[in-house]
Amino acid sequence: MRKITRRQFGTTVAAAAAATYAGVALPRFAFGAPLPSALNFPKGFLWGCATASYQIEGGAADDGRGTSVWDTFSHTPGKTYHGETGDVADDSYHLYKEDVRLLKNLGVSTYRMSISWSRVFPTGKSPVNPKGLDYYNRVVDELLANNITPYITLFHWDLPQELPGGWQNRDTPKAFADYAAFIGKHLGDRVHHFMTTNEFVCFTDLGYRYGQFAPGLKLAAAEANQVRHHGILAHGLAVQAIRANTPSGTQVGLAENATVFVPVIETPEHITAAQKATRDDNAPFLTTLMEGKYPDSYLEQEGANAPKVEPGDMEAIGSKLDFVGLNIYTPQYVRADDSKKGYVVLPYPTSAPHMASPWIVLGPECIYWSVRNVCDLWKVPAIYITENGTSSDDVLTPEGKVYDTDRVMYLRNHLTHLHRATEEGYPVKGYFLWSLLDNFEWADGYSKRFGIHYVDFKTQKRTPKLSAEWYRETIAKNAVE
Ligand code: PNW
Repeated sequence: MRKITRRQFGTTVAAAAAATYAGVALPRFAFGAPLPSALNFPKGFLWGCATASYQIEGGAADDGRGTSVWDTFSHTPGKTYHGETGDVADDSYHLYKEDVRLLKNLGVSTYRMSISWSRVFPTGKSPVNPKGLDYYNRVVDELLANNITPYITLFHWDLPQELPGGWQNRDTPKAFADYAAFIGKHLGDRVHHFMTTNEFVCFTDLGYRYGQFAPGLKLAAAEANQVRHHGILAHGLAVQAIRANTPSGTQVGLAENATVFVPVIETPEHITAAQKATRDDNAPFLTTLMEGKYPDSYLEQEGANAPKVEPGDMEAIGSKLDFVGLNIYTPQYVRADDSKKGYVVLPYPTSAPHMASPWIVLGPECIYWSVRNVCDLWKVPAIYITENGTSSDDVLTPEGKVYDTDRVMYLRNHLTHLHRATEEGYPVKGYFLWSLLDNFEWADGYSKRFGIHYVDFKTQKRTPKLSAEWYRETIAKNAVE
């Protein structure tokens, strides 16, 4: 049994007990709760910010960068909000030193960034574009010169357009492994943490089944399942490629938005229900990676549409990981029942509070349950929260301030519940806030701002929001207050 040493709500056991309901910690500022002491995070806990290449870099035509599927998609009428594109975005391609300064001012120890595959390999394969690699060398060196540890995502959706058939083609995972090997060889002397892919469901299902993201296809189930398979195969081959091309000790993982199931009541039956739902719902992705095989229930459910698997695929896909990264935004509630599955996923109440993006429904306990479900199911050695944050209808005042109190509320609540996971001994090593800057929010274009720095997209001026100030305090104290 895990030793529970929770002491969130004051110094006495009695006080702690008073601030829980059905074993669930209440928000620490709940009405009537005892005056809280600071929630201290473990010594050495890593604080960071996260971004992604296509969302911040711009410089789309600079120095030989090749086209990605997101260039094509965003330039196709009707695909993004007001037809907005990442052509310029935050112009971080030119302003990266300023962005590292922002990180430095926050006091973060880590930064999660992604590499644009088509900047380094314009067609997705050899020949390399040396100027593309140069850019990432410069960014990495600038981070290290400022004592900030880079965590690199190899693929955050900007697939080179020239790769024939994209993720439908079995050659694409192989091309990805070659690209991963190259990055490992050239950055692995200075970068020791890699994430292969970001959020399978977004670049497979949303791109190839539902058409909401690049490349905007609506394939039938069998083809779409094959795309999913190629996605996880790419991950597995890249894990092997990075390990083979970097010094030993290099840490490899991924960033995944596994659906987070929260038990409606914190009792053993509902907790088990949440675990079962986590395993089933993430069957085509995280579950298969963790178990090295597709769950029987998934294969049965997909029947003739199940993916075609070749010899060696599952060994690669099941490669042991050094850490699992979780991107956490919103919960799904679940309860135990008498059905064959043993649970039912509950519909979200129509009056549920949500943030500026309607899909971000507020339920901060999800961050605790994401860690607990994944660790209890698969005993992973280390967890990072690779994304957590929210959009907000930010307004820049004439005095140049942004009072994003709703973002601060969202972050404080999530970190309060993440703290519970650390107190209970789950191996949470670090937290990356999404995002450093307002940026290109995919199909929502620039209409949704996720940054803790406000960006004026006409002038590229960055302004710290209240949340940046709050995050700086949190990092300095290694505690949520
Ligand atoms: C993540 N949904 O994407 C991505 O990793 C980021 O690039 C993105 O900017 C961030 O979250 C905020 O959206 C998601 O609709 C996009 O459920 C959409 C969804 C989930 C995650």
